[in-house]
Amino acid sequence: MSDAPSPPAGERPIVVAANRLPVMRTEEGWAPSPGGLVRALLPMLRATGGTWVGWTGDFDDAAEPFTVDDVDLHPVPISAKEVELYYEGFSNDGLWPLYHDALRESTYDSEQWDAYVAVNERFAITLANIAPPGAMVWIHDYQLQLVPQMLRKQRTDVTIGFFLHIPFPPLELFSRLPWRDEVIEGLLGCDLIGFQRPMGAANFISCSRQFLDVDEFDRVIENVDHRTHVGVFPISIDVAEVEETAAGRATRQRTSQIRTRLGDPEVVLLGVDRLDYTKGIGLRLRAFAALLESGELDPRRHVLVQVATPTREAVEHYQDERREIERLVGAINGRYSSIGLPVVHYLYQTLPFDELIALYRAGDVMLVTPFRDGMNLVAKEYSAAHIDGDGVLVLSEFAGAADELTDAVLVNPHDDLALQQAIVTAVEMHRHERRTRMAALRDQIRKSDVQGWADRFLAALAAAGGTSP
Ligand code: ADQ
Repeated sequence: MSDAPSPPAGERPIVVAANRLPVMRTEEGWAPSPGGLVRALLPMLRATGGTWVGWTGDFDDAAEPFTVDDVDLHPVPISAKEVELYYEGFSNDGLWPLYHDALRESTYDSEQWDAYVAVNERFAITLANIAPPGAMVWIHDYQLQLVPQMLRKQRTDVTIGFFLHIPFPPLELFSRLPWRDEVIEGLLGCDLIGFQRPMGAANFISCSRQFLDVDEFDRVIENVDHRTHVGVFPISIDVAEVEETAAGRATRQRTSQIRTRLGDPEVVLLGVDRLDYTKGIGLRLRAFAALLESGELDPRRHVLVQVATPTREAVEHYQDERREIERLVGAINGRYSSIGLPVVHYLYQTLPFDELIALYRAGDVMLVTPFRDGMNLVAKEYSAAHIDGDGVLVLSEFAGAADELTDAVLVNPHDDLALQQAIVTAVEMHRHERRTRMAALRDQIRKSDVQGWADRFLAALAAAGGTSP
C-alpha cells in the first residue's frame, strides 16, 4: 500500500490489465500479438515505463515478469481448471451470451462464479503489488469486472479505468445475472468506465440505479464515498498500418492472385469473423443461398468467401454453431457449385494480417451482419484497406460500428428479406455511389484511429481521478 502523492497527469505511469498478455510464443521466443489494441498501447507503456498484467495462455504459468520490446509484462498464473470455470465457463458461457442479447442460454453456476472471483482477486492483488504510486490502471473487458473495486480497497492512490469491449446489456437482461449486484459494485470501484456506444453507458447507469440505488447526474455516479464517471469511447483500428499493408506490392499481387484463384468472378462477397454465434454467419449464408435460388445472384458471377476464425472451441454453443455453419456451406456448395468452382469458399483458419488485408482488397462486397457486436473492427479494417476507393460495406445496425459508419448499407439482420435486399443493393450499386460511400467511410475512420481512442480514454481517466469527495 502506498500513500505517496500522485505525479501530474501525463507523466503518470500506466498499468494495463487484460485477461491475456499482449504477446504470443514464436520459435524465437515471445513476440507482440497482432492487433490494433496492442499496437496502440505498447508505445504508451514503453514511454511511461508502464506494465501489462495478464495471463500468458499457458496453464499454471507462474513465470517471472519479463520484457518484450521494452515493455514490462507481468504474468498472472491461471490453472487449467480455472480456465474451464472462469474463462470458458463464467466469462464465455455466462456473461458473453447475456451481454449479447441473450442469443444463447447462459450458464449460471456458483462454482464458475467462485473461480471468476478468485481470478479477479489474483489480478487485483498483482496490480496492488506492482502499480507505482499514483499510477493510472486501465483494466480491460468482461473477464475482469470485479478487479476495480478489489483494487480500490487495497490502493486508494491509483486512478482506475475500465473499458468494456462488448455491449452492456439492458436492465431486463442484466437482471437475470445471479451476481448482478456484485458485478455493478465491482465496476463502481472505477474512476472512469468506458463503453463502445451510448446505449451501453445508459444501460450501465440504469442497472447501477436499480441494484445499488446510486445517484447519477450527467454520467457521473455517486456511490457512498466514491465518484465514477461513465463515458463513451468507440474503439478503432490502426489505420496507417492497414493502409500501408494494403498499398504494398505484395498485397496487390496477392489480391489479384486470390481473384484469379476464385475463377475471376464479377463480384466477390466476403465475410471475416471469429466463428461466434453473435456474428450472424449462418444468417448471411442463408441469405446468399436464397438469392442463388431466386436467381438474383448467379454462381458463375458471384462467389462468397467466408473466413471463420477458430475460437472458444471447448464451449458447446460454439461447437453447435460450427456444425451448423459447415452444414450450410456444404449444402450450398452441393447445390450451386460446379467442378473446380465452389460458390462458397470457407476457411476455418486464423490468417496472417497481410493475407487478411489482401482478402479485404479482393472483396467487392463485405458482409458484416452480427446480431449484436460491441464495435466490429472488421468493418473498419475493410474500409481502411480499400485504398482504391471502391467496395461496399453491408453492416448490421446492431454492430457498434453502425453509429459511425453511416455510409455503409445498414441492415437489420433479423429481417431476412431486408438482408437479401441489402446484398442485392450492394452487388448492383452503381460505381459512382460505391465510391462516394467508400470515401465517406474512409474519412470517418481516419478521423478516429486506435491511438486517438487510447489517448482520449487516458485523458478522461486522468481528469476523472481525484474528483471523488
Ligand atoms: P471480436 O469479437 O473478436 O472483438 P472484431 O472487432 O471484429 O471482433 O475483431 C476481430 C479481430 O480479429 C479483427 O481485428 C480481425 O482482423 C481479426 N481477425 C478476424 N478473423 C481473423 C482471421 N481469420 N485471421 C486473423 N485475424 C482475424 C471484441 C468485440 C468487438 C470489438 C473488439 C474490440 O466483440 O465488438 O470491436 O473486441 O473492442
